[in-house]
Amino acid sequence: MLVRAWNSAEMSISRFLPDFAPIAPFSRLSESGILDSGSAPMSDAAVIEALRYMVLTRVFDDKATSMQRQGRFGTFSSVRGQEASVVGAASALDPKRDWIVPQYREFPALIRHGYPMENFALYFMGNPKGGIIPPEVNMLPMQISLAAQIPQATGLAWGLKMQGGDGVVITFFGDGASSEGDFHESLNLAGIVKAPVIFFLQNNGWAISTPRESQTAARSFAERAIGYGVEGVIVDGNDLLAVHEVTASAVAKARAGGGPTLIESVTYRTGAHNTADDPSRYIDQQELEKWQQKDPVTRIENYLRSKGIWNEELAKEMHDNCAEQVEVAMNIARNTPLATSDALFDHVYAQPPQRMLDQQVDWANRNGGAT
Ligand SMILES: Cc1ncc(C[n+]2csc(CCOP(=O)(O)OP(=O)(O)O)c2C)c(N)n1
Repeated sequence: MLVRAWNSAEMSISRFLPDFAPIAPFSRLSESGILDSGSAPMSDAAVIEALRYMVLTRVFDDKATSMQRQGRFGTFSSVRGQEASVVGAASALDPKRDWIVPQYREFPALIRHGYPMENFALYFMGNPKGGIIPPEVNMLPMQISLAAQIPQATGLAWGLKMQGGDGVVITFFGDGASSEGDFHESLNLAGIVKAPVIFFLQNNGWAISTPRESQTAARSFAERAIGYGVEGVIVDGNDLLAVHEVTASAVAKARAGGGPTLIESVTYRTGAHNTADDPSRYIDQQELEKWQQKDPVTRIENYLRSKGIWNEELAKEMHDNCAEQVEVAMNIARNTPLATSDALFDHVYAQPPQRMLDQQVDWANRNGGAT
């Protein structure tokens, strides 16, 4: 069975044996990219498309990091090491009817869903125009306040269900965010109302410098779902095919009225938490190297190579194409005028009250008419 159902026997074992054995995450590809004996859950074309988003992410991350070092980009969190986790989950969604309720480390999922890349860049350049989500794009704004997006995802999913549609909501968050009360309250409510929501927990080993072991004494994050009557799944987050498969299964279940799933995607943040962080001060080099050898991009490339449909020429072509796309988006963002202080008043109300309009005039007068 793809999505693992935790049964009552396991629950009772967990009550009496706190030192029970670790659970191997669900996976389809070996670390060298060889598929197990089952049939592939994605077509070759879908895998190549997903790989393109993974490469795009890597190119964007490198560009944004170097621009941040030059003072042309704000503090920003890269996806490095987690590309298969984010893209695998996103590839199971239908942008026309499904919603993403993001944290801040899901660049490729948002781009695939239709959020313009230049808006993403503008957001991290501190330009409020970046926060504008085109009306046809089914996503909520990025959330920096940890776990605050999780109850919103539950509410949105419950609302979609009440409206009688078949849309599904996925919300992303980290192992650190799962220690917030919002996570627990959301799972509880989603379980009760059978909201069509997928809680996609990226266990990347770290919450800035706090290791996963300091986050919970539980064997896994996924089995916390049991207490809320929700299904929990553990998947190898560096295996694109496996992440896609469990997420697609959770999406199908939610669409059919089966309610929420908590997916723990076990991966590793091989970059810094963000551009203000120096992980060399707390990450063990050997552990990092171990995870670098499980690189998700290399792994899926090796899979395609084993099928005879990938080579260096195609890889270069894809990289160059992505670099061009990133360059275009960054140029649009760079050439977008900076916001003036008057922007403080924009997008606060659909119909601004007189009190705020008065304040706006007062503000302009104090600034000699200039904003
Ligand atoms: C409510 C809240 N507390 C603290 C922070 C500061 N903070 C920002 S990111 C972060 C760690 C998050 O780790 P995790 O949830 O595992 O996600 P990751 O960044 O690893 O993807 C912390 C503590 C915050 N943004 N919001």
